[in-house]
Amino acid sequence: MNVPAISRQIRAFALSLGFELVGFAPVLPPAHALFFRKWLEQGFHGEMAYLARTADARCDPQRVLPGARSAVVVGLNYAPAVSPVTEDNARAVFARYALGDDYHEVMGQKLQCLLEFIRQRYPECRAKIYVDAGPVLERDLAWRAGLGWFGKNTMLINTLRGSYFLLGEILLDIELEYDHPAFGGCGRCNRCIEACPTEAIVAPYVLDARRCISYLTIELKGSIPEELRSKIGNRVFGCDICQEVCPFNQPRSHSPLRSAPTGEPRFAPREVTLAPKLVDLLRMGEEAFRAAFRNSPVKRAKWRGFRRNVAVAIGNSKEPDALPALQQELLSETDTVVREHLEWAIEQCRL
Ligand code: B12
Ligand code: SF4
Ligand code: SF4
Repeated sequence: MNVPAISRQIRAFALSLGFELVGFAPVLPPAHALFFRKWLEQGFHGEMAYLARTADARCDPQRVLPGARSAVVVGLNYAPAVSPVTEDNARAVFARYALGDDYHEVMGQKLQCLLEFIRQRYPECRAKIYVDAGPVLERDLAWRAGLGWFGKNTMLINTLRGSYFLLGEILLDIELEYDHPAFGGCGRCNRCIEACPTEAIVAPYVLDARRCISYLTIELKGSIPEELRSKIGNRVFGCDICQEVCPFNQPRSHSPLRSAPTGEPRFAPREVTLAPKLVDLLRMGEEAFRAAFRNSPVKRAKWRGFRRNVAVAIGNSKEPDALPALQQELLSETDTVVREHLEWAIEQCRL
């Protein structure tokens, strides 16, 4: 087998599937495994117990695919053509990655096609496809494959493209021609640390997930700590603030690819995710929520978690006009967590 030629073919095919970033890395213990272990020790993962449970596998890819030799790592741009951010605090902001269809499915299907292409050349090869959910330190692997370097906001940043891209990978027991780890850095910039409304970036490269709006609105199942609620603003699902302020995400004439809109049609924003009225989201029943967010990342929050988030955002709007809707929803709400957030929002709107 001609490894360099096959590696070139795989890269070309992955690019043709729409992955803007493609790299190959040898499968080795992650270079930053100790950072990850220390992060867990400090409890920064909060209620994401699955990260601690799978820590040994994350730090040793041989446990994930015994005999693994190579990883094909891909990045898919999700930057929308229009910013979802609105200053109108009666309207909601969704994180960019959640405006359209679920990336797990979109990227999973593309990676499946890529694996079939590889199997035409190596019919016997063993492989595992992962997008986000597998026991893999994806940023470490992507760094090694040359896709980007670590920003102080902890995002993997590509100097030419910025950080609005998602990661996925195929682990394989075959050899490929490897890329060099990415090289780059933030220099003296600290914009993300200063801009984070909840002070979740507790030191450069270290994020306390328990304070991060992304964690609070997506991963946390219970009550959002009261002292953090007012800092969430009108973000109802995820947060991009530490990316929005990053110079590497600002389009420049010498770097037109930075934040260039995605070419993936399934990532196109749905009407319901582009600055919808908070009150309309609150009035959405469970069936309507399921229909609106079918195949969307937002379904991860579940209806109750989403209502909790919307209640917080309405409270932050301090809009007395929202009181009738809040009071009406409170009458029929049975979930204690949602009820408590509705009551908090009512208090805020009465102030
Ligand atoms: C848990 C998790 C979260 C948690 C914790 C995030 C975090 N920063 O740790 C929460 C829920 C908060 C979260 C939020 C988001 N997430 Co998330 N998340 C994950 C997940 C599942 C695991 C990450 C993890 O292991 N964290 C623990 C830390 C310690 O590890 P790490 O993030 O890999 O960081 C590495 C480096 O920072 C490095 N390191 C640590 N210290 C130091 C110090 C120095 C000096 C250096 C050089 C390096 C270094 O070592 C670490 C180990 O590899 C990954 C998918 C995966 N399987 O890896 C997605 C992933 C990281 N998330 C992703 C995304 C898109 C997001 C959000 C943008 C979503 C949103 N808009 O709301 C935000 C961004 C918040 C942020 N600033 O990170 C993408 C990131 C893509 C990219 N370009 O970086 C991933 C890769 C999912 C994917 N498949 O695309 N996420
Ligand atoms: S995603 Fe938002 S809350 Fe989380 S670290 Fe970035 S700016 Fe802070
Ligand atoms: S905002 Fe500045 S410090 Fe933060 S990741 Fe971007 S370049 Fe690095």
